[in-house]
Amino acid sequence: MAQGKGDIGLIGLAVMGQNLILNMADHGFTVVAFNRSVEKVHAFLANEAKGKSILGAESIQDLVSKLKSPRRIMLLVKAGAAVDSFIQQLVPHLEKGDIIIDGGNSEYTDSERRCKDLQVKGIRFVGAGVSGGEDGARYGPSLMPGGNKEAWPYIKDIFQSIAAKSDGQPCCDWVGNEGAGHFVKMVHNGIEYGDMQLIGEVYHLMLAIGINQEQMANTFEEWNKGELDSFLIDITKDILKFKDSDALNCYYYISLKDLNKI
Ligand code: NBP
Repeated sequence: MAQGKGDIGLIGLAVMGQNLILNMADHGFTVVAFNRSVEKVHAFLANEAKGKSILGAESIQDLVSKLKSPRRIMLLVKAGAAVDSFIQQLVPHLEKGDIIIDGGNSEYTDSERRCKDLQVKGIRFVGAGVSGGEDGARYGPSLMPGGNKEAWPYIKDIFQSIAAKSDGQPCCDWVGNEGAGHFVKMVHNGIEYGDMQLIGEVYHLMLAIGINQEQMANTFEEWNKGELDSFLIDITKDILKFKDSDALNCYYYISLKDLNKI
């Protein structure tokens, strides 16, 4: 179905990459998909991506050749060495003004370094925090792009189209230079982990003074109607309402699962 050149390339066909590609395609963009293990490209094209504006690439060179200029290439791979490896493989095939976006959970200091190194080569680097896990990637993540600001006019439309909306406004704007996007994502996660710690301590205190699971769930439900209204308070209520013979393990299991979505 996809014809012509791609608007953006995306490398990394795990949970985040696949869902972000489907989200971009739903918003009218043509995406070129690539993955280190190329069989995942074939499987994605034959299944989830079938009939959508999604092209596959067999190699880095193939990916680059299928993109409009300036080329926009987003990485959603394991943070660390995999990001440096793909940047190294991409650079010889890119031209001045092309854009590399790292959407993984990279250390902001790595993004600072990558932004500086690529600027010397004329490549625009963006380190973008992506939040919301699998569902967010598919239906609207919060996006925190930062890095080389010259890239922003070329990615703004895609990013703000696919982002979650709050009161009609996209949950995405340019956050600053170099590693700013990943710094903001780190602070964002820090706040969320602080929230989880507070919820854990409240649970512990309630348990210690003899409040039962149902009473706890009702309290969290009440809190969720006021100032504390949030995803974490809401799922805590759901977890506490869940009937299980081993409720403590159940709470722990679901918390870890949800932590991975942040
Ligand atoms: P993963 O973090 O599990 O990474 C899987 C991808 O990385 C695959 O494409 C894999 O290729 C590739 N990869 C690995 Br692993 N090692 C590689 C290497 N040495 N060289 C090249 N490619 C390599 O995927 P994810 O859970 O979709 O997350 C992607 C990024 O988004 C991560 O940085 C993650 O921290 C971040 N994030 C995740 C979530 C979430 O809810 N999962 C939320 C927000 C942010 P292969 O298929 O060939 O093995």
